[in-house]
Amino acid sequence: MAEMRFSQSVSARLEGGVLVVAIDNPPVNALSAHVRSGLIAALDHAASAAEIIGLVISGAGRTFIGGADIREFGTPPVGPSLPDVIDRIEAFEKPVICAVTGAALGGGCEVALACHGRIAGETATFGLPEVKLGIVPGAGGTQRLPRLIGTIAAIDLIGTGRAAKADETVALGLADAVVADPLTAAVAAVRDNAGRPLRRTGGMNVPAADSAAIDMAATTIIAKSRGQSAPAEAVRLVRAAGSLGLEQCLAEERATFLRLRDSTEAAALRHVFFAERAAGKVETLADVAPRRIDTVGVVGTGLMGSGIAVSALTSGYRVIALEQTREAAASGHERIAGLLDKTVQSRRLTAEARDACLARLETTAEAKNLATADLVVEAVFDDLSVKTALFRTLDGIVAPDAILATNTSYLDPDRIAAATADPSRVVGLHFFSPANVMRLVEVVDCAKTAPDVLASALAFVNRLGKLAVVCGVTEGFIGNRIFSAYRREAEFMVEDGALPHQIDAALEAYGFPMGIFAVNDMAGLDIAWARRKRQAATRDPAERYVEIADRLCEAGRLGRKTGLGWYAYANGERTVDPAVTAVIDAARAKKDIVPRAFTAEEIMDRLLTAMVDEGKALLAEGIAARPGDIDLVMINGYGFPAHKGGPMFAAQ
Ligand code: 3H9
Repeated sequence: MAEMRFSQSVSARLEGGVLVVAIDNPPVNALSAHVRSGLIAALDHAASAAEIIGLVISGAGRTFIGGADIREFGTPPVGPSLPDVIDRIEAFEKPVICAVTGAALGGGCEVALACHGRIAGETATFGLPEVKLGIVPGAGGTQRLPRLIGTIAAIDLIGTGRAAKADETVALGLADAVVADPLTAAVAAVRDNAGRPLRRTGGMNVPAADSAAIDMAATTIIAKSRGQSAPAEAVRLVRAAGSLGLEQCLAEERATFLRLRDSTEAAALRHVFFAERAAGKVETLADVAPRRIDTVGVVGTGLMGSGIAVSALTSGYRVIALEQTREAAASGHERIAGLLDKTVQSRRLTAEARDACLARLETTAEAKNLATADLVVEAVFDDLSVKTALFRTLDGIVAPDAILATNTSYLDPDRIAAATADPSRVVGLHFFSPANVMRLVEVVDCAKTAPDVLASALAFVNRLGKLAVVCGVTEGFIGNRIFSAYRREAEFMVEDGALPHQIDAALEAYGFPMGIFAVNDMAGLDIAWARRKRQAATRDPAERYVEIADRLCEAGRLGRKTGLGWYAYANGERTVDPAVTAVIDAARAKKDIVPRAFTAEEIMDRLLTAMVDEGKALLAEGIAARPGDIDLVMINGYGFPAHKGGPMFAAQ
């Protein structure tokens, strides 16, 4: 049967009276204007052709429908609107069944919800991730989903924005079945339903649920949303579905969607979405093939090394972890196994998958056992002589095309590379702790890193499911350089009259999970203290230097681990300590500074300016390629609130 074309992206073929519609709008079948008009044209055709008994809606490629076309947000609307398409599907007089292969997200999930049946393939996932973009579903998702799966499950899915796999959606009542061949099953479902009363989701009642349980689900979501407004709005709309009529609720949903879509919060989260997709792309690597990596060596199994090992294991790599002694190797093995167990307990890994990970793990005290590693990541003590000695040793052990990566935070990776016979195989992989949890990795393109080594490092980080941001060599890379800049500014303000808890309160009110002084206490004050002592001899005496942190360290206040730092931690709880205030007062007096008051607004302005100025310097020096890369580092490594878009975005 010849193909029928309804628009540039929507075509169909007739299969025994069933119009099998395919949406083909690469890369993710987003619901662009021509997809919407194509669907309407297909429905029009099916309505008028007597031989057609119903429709199947499917997506070509790996995705069913990735949602509304985010690139259309902010441009003048072009009809037909998605709600119109969806209303038409639900009200259609002949059965419309969707065959879902891959992701049905956002508007794609809403199309599915409006169909009279949903057949999932094994790769299908369903989700309404709109809150992650600062919006709520705008085409009926908040109203139809609770009708199918109940208010509590809908609050969870819509409020978190998480995607559910095929099996879970069947258990929830979202999808009707999971099958190997959803297209064939959907065609059969159209035949089964033809001529029968159709199940229209909008006409169903929301199943009754315990109001205390609904309250609890709502509270959980709102507590996690840290100042972002979309999750609370989404919860409000889902709850209304149980009490008010469909039409009124759809109108309210649409109005909320349009209001949020035009908000700064949504613009910020869209910026983050596109920045993430741009981050791993390096123009000069477009035609460069990465080297093959199957076996990953990890040197050091402390907190960082074991986290990296777990991340590599759960991503399918074989891992050889090296320690200095057999005892240390044995406890490294225990640490890694312990982290894997925790992942099983939190249900992010099955027990079988953990066993498979352990079968791929070797821990050893023999450096020569790293001979088969395709990539070795070192996570040893951050000391130049330790790292250069290690790289010299590794140089003589691994294959000539194996890649050597350093996880240094502050050392110059070019100097580490220079210790090897072939610096072109050295790259920086700056993981954040805990490495099995934190998404960000700064991939450091060293002076001599070969293009295919950089490409391999990016491919490796991608396979770990992490976010790679490429940066050049500079002390502290992108993140720690900006962190140092705004810490300096925070300390200036403390010297000038603000107290640490006021600065932390301003940051936390802005959306940071924790203020900078509390973060420093958590990380420990001693590493930065050691660095300041190293730098003391070369520091410009004319440069403003705040001694308060040094005084705290000298008094043994090294942060949480000593129970005292910028704060006191009696019973583990952060409290303002008059002893710290006294140290601050003394430092001010020594410089004849008369303290003045700071507003939260001024504090945030100055901290943001410090971040942005340092960010601009990183761009000017070519260390960071794009402002968006800087934003991603700050959001994913330093707690900058995503819904503010990162410092560079916020400054616009
Ligand atoms: C919505 O639906 C609102 C409705 O409720 C109401 C409307 C009235 N639009 O991620 P990838 C691009 S809001 C435009 O690397 P993957 C992306 O930029 C939407 N473009 O692929 C990239 O472009 P490039 C709710 C999009 O295979 C390319 O596709 N939906 C969209 O790893 C590949 O992306 C979502 O939030 C889009 N919707 O993952 C889903 N999506 O190559 C967002 C992607 O130029 N999307 N692009 O850099 C995703 O989660 C993933 O893309 C997906 C595929 C899982 C689909």
